[in-house]
Amino acid sequence: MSDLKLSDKNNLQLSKTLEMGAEHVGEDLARHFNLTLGRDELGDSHYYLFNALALTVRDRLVQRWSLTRQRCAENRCRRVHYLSLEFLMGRTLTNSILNLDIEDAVREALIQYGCTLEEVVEEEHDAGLGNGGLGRLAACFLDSCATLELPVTGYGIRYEYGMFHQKIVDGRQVESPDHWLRNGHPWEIECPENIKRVPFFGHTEYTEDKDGRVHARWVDTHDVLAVPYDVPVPGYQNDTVNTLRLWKSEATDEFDLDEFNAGSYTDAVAAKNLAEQITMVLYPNDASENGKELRLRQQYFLASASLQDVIHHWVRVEGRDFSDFAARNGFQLNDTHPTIAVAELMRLLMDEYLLEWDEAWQITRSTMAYTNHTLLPEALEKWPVFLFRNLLPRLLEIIYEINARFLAEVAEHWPGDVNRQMQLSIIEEGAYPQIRMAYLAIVGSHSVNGVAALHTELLKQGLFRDFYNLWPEKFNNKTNGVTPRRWLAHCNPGLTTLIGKQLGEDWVAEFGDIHKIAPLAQDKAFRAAWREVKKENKQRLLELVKTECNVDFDVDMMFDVQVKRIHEYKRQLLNILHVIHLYDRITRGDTEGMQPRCVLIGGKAAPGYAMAKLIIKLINNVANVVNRDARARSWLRVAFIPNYRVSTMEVICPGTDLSEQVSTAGKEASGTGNMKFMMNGALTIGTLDGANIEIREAVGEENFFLFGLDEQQVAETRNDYDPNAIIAADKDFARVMHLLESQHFSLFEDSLFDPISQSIRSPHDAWMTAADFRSYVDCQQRVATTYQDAEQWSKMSILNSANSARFSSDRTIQDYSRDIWRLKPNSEK
Ligand code: 26Q
Repeated sequence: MSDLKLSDKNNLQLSKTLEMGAEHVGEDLARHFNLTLGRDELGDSHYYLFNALALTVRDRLVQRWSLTRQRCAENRCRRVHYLSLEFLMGRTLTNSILNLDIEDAVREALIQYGCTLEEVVEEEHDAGLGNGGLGRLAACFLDSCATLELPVTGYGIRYEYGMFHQKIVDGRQVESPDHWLRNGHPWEIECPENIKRVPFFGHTEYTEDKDGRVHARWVDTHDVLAVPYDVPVPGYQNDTVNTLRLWKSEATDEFDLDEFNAGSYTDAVAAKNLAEQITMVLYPNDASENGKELRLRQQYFLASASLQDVIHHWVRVEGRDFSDFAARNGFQLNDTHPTIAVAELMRLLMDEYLLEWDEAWQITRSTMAYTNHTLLPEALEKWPVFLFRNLLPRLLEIIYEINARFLAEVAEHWPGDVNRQMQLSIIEEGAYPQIRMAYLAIVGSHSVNGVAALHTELLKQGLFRDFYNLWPEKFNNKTNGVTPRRWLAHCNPGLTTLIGKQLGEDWVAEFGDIHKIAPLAQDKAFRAAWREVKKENKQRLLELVKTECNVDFDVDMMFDVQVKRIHEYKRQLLNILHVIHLYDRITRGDTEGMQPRCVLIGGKAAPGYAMAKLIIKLINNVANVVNRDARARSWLRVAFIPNYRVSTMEVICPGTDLSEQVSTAGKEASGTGNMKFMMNGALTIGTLDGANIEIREAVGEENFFLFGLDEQQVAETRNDYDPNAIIAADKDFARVMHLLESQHFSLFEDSLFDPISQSIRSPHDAWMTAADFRSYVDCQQRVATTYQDAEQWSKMSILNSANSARFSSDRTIQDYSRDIWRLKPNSEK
């Protein structure tokens, strides 16, 4: 740890560096417990102890935070602002302790309270400010940016309610609100001095200045306050602490004049609720939520507050000269969700800072960059024009102007091709005109990236083909990654220690070194030690499954796991069909060559997604039948883990033998769970989809269980797809369908699963589950046979971890930084 330095002017920092030893940590812990929180006994829970420890740790982060800010200000460095509607941070305590390297001191300090770090950690509620992959990716990226000392700030929303809590009642998902802030969030610091005003409604007025220039003014707006809450983001053992700035909406203290004049004082006060609603709840990833006005308010609220924040900072430091702005700032759009930022930046530069269109457009285009996360055309965001006309009238004008100028470019590139103009227009015309946000993002950015090699290729050849023809240089791939700090060092201490014994302590910082354990796959003693660690991790997972699902797993069986959002394209259904097939074999006495396994499935279904919810019900009903059948006990156990989230994945991925990545080829943009499992030594059974392809390439095809149609075959087969013929020709499959359709899993719930069997049998089944059944079942048998050779399995397991360096988000961020952001580490001048 280098010495902390103080700068001289206007510096109100503590002159003393907080010590990291057990004695000082212990003193601070006691001080926060007794004085800050006013407690003198432990009580029933460790809640106050958790908070006191969080504050003790936070103090040490805050000190480095301030130094990081100073260093960046002195360097006048180029910065990037990562705009995302989601940051799925999970818990912060252990991650901070790991990154500050104070675990031993903390453990020792806790002794006086008679409890362990593990107990205290459990008091922290996950920060569930995201749906799944996209939100967790943003969190992993922040970790990597801080670790690589890159000046990147996350901008997001401080939702009062995060991702809903899932309970399973009678086999069905029941949602309840996740009021994660109820007991406060010890990591955040409110910054009222940086409040912004975000306008809504109103209309545009035009005025001419004395030089005859016309200026637009957005007037009669109803403003909402954006209050920033900053969360520290520490790098791994490097003194850098970056910022995640989350905005909360609040009403202004001005009363609505109309209401007030009408004499309705109480109505005017009550109307304040509307403003505070904006940041109330995270939207689930749900087609039925598309087009909701409140969601658009959230998007604009985030975009406007964040851009104002960056611009105000610029003007404070550099004045109103924007000529260098684009060279020193970048914005990364996490999917189309914050894309209204393209139009908002134009508005701020033109209306507030009086730049001409061309100069503002030049700045906008060279600062914005867009990441796409989906190939499903139905998932591309569109907003009805009428919503904009009412809520964001000035932004609609700007979008129309962007579109007009863009279509002129299209006309030049494809002269006379009116059809092309219609296809590429940012405005989808018709009775119900809509704004295509992905098109606005592409037109308004200098970079468009997909999140895995296949995904980017499919964007270029499919969804965005014409844009690719127009601007091939904009398109690039950035394969996703996950942070090896949380997803290996923190969640798998056993493996971390084992690897550390071979490579030395530094391997976590130099994660690329993990490939050096590859030769140890040939070392019998190392394999035995590797298995021992896996067994301990399985024991920990088994205990979780017992508490959460009341199902008994057995460490000596294979742990076969699929955890992710429940969606048809991810094909949890294929997994459960295989479970039914195994059950059928067991009841027929056909267990030759079978490998005993425990199948674990988990994930949330969007509340309005009926089919996904029915799949959860089917999994639970199958689990019930299987787990109650004495014949199956030694062969098969099935559990559905409720309320799957970041902190449960931290227990699940280290204890997994087999990782299920079975999406229909061409549908999963990347996947990131696949990478977490791989790092922790699980083997993958998967299709040629998303990052699976690159995982297989990295680990070698002999160490990956591949099955199913590839993307091209899926496309070709679709035209004459006949699932009923496939089922009829396959005895095993026919028996599985018979069990499903004869109500074997819905005895007192007749016909419950008809929509599922119908979808499997439909020639229009977009996910083509039947097409891959046979190949999947055969592949699972190869998995079983391989697992029975423990030495062989261990070799393959070691090679999976050894080859996972490519899937560290450090590599991903280095790619973004080099190709899109062009950033230098904060430590370099
Ligand atoms: C849309 C409309 C209204 C409300 C919410 C939404 C919404 C919210 C979240 C739409 C999509 C999301 C999240 C998508 C997501 O998580 N995509 C995943 O991103 C990962 C990171 O790139 C990829 O690895 C996954 O393949 C991709 O599915």
